[in-house]
This record gives sequence, structure tokens and C-alpha cells, in this order.
Amino acid sequence: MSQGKDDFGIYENCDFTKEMELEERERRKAPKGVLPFLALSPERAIALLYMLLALTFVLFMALTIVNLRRVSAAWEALEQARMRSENSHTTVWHNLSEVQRALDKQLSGVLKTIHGRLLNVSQEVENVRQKTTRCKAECGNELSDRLRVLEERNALEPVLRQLAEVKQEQSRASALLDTALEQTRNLSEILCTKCPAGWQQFAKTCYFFSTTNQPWLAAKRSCNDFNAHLAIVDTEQENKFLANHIMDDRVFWLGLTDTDNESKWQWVNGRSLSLSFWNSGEPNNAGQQGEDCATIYSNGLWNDIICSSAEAWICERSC
Ligand code: MFB
Ligand code: CA
Repeated sequence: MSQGKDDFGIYENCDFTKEMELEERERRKAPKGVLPFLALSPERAIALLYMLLALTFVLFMALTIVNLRRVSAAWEALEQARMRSENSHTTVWHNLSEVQRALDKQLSGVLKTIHGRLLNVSQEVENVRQKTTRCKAECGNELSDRLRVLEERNALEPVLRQLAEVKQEQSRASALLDTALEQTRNLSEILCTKCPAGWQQFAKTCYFFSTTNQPWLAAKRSCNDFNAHLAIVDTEQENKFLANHIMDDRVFWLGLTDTDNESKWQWVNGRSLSLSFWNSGEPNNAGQQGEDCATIYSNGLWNDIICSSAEAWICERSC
């Protein structure tokens, strides 16, 4: 055991071995702030270094193993990703080839359609060309025909104009004739002093009472032959005038019938019946063949009977 005082301090009774004393001196020689092991003996330092080295190596190995694992995991993931990518590439490639095939198929279909249409169009073009050729010939003829017609029409123009003037003159003349006829009629009515022989006058109208009999249609024609018509009753006074000229049991045709439309009675001038003097219960359209022509009794009442019956008749005409 050594005692003494060194430059660094006082050692009291310490159990220092030589080495430890050396170490202690070394340590104390080391500048302040430097790692403690530098203050160790070389052997120890080497041992420590070896230990550190070994520790570092172990650490390094551990880290390497960890990294290797990570790398292998990463590699595996990469490999899987590559596989997936390859698979997806294969799938995508397969899909693309499918799409390609579909597009080729569609395109070939479209091309066929277009080709077909082109054929049609070329056919139509050919037709149109042929029609145009034909038309040139026909249209040429048609145009020359039309030209000829136009020339003739031009020639007819003055004739047509004259015809129009003649037509205008004609319409003016017919208007004048109508006016003259109306005036003559008015005049004859005003000047009407008497009816033809054998006719009866009431107001400005003349009446003919037949002495023979015939069916309604024949009687109608007879009146027309005298420029007259079967009697049309417009007023009660006129009806009384007719009745007063009828002897006892005789009946006379009037110009009244519903032959065209059953029960739609119409005068021979086309006017529908308004004022009427039917006997009670008439018109009854009696009998299997019906009754479609009107007669007047001596009492002024009317009855419908079958038109084929032969009866006397009354004609009426303006004075
Ligand atoms: C009927 C009359 C018919 C014939 C018949 C003789 O009146 O409606 O037209 O004249 O008598 C009862
Ligand atoms: Ca009757």
C-alpha cells in the first residue's frame, strides 16, 4: 500500500495497486472534459475498445439484420407489387386486346356499312345521272312544248281580253235584264187589271180552278205549262178565297207535299210549311202507301191523301 502526496492530491491510505495508481495518474493527466476511459490503462482501454467494438458489431449486425429484414420485406413487397403490376399489365393487356378486337369488329362493321352506303350513293348518283340524261331529252321537249303553249297563249292574250270584256258586257246586260224584268213584273202587278180568261183574281194574283181531275204530279205540270204553279196559301184570307171557290164535295190539290221527307211539308216553291189549316187528325199519312200530298176542302180545311189519286187542282200565278 503506498502513501504520499502527489501533485494532484493527497492520497491517504488507499489501496492502490501500481496499475491503479498509474491509471489514476493518467486520468488526472488527461485534460478536463475528455472521456474517462482515455484515462484507463492501455490494456483496459483496448479491452474496452474491443468490448465497444464487439458491441458496435453486435449493434451493427442487429441493425443489419433489421435492415435486411426490412429490405427483404420491402423486396418481397416490391416483388408482390411487381407481380401485381405484371398481373395488372397482363389484365390490362388482355383488356386492351379485347377492346382492340371489339373496336376492330365494330370498325369492320362500320366500314362494311359505309361501303354499302357508298355503293348505294354511287348507285343513286348513277340513277340521277341517267335521270338527268333522260330529263335533258324530255325536259327539252317539255320546255319546247311549254314555249309553244306560251307563244300560243300570248297569241290568245288579246282574244282572252276580248272574251273578258264580252263577259263583263254580258253580266251588265243580264243585270239590266233582271232590273227590266223586275220593273215589268212590278208594272204588270200595278197595271194588273185582270187575269186571263177563266182565271179568278185575288189581290194581285190569278187562280185557275180545274174542272177535270188528275194525280198531283200531272196537276203540277199543268200549272207550269201556264207559267203558273199549284196554289200556295200565304194568308188566312187567301185560304178563305180558295175555299169560297170550291163547290160542296169537291177537293182540290194544293202545291204542298212531304214526298221528299216524310212529315217535312214543303210548298212547290221550296218554302217550308208555316201557316197551315189541317183538318183535325190530319195529316195522318193514312193507308199502306201513306199520304204525301195536300188537298183543300170547301170548308177551307186540308187533308193529306195519296198523291196518285185523281183530283181537281188550283193553279196560281201573279197577275
Ligand atoms: C180519312 C183521311 C184519309 C182519307 C180517308 C177516306 O179521314 O185521313 O186521308 O181521306 O179519310 C177519316
Ligand atoms: Ca189524310
